Amino acid sequence: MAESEQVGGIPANEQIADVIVNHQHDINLSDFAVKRVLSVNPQRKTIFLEGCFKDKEGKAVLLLEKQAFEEKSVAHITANAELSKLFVNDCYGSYECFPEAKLNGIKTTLIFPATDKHIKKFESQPIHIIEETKDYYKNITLPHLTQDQFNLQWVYNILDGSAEVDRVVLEDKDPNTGFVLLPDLKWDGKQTDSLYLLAIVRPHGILSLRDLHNEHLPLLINIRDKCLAAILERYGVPKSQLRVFLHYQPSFYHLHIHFTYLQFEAPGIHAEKSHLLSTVINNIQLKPDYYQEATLAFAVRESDNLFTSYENKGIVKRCPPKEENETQNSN
Ligand code: M7G
Repeated sequence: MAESEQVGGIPANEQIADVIVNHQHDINLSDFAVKRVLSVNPQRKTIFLEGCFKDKEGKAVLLLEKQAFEEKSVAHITANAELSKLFVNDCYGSYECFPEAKLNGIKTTLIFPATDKHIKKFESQPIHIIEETKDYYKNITLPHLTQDQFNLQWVYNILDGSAEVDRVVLEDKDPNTGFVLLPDLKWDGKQTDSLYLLAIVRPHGILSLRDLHNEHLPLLINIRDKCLAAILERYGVPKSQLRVFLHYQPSFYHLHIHFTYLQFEAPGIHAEKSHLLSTVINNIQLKPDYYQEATLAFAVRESDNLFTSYENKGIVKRCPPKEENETQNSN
């Protein structure tokens, strides 16, 4: 079912209103009951949980991420810390440190009510690469998108100024070449070491990279030039230290461009998912319909219905269940 349609018989707009009401007034994390761990990433120091709230209908997804140290507050750690010794060997000591001072909190994202598609997005899963030809796009990916995609209400709220208004860094109201630039949900908007901004285009109906052609060049160039200038002015980060890219496939099919600090290994920057804006512009300048003609590779999780659409056509095969794998390996 398309998430942009209805869930539980409630029109999408009303569901969103309900989410906002819940988020603003009602949410207390101590009422959150963990149902299962969706995934853990020790390197990123994240844990993603599925759960629910006491006395509330609906599933919830809770994303917890330990934050980077802030240089300015590091003195608080040493000032009143209790050290618990793990081991000492010669001049090398290993300890766990329990600082008394209140340090930076845990970055917490809550999706409530969460759909099954949200839960699948954060679940640890085998991933596959699909080489999407223009015919696969037309016959498999596009029909899938019209059936099953995330609700875009949060995008429309930003564009019409009804959400995250105080976070907007730059706005261009031109209906064809305009955009809104603001911090991504994943960024606290403060530490430039993890800078992550999004430029969301004003025109509706450009689903993704696949739709881009020469008529969109003024839009892409306008975003590139104005956003790079705004980021330099606001955060002091020059364009040579920014990674400016689009995702393919994105999670949300309303065109948007990611701006991250180059030295920050943001999620989704790998070769199978990200396309530098400079390359995209250049490809279209060389061949106006490049993205309609090209074979584009993308990564997809087995739990994603898009994977199933490709699997049903015999283009990709699911991994055997773990036990089978282990048996095969031990043979
Ligand atoms: P994407 O390329 O569609 O997919 O990026 P990805 O999630 O696989 O990267 C969408 C981007 O929008 C992501 O970087 C999200 O963190 C960000 N994002 C998602 N939501 C629901 C919001 C939101 O409500 N506000 C803001 N500011 N960013 C969001």
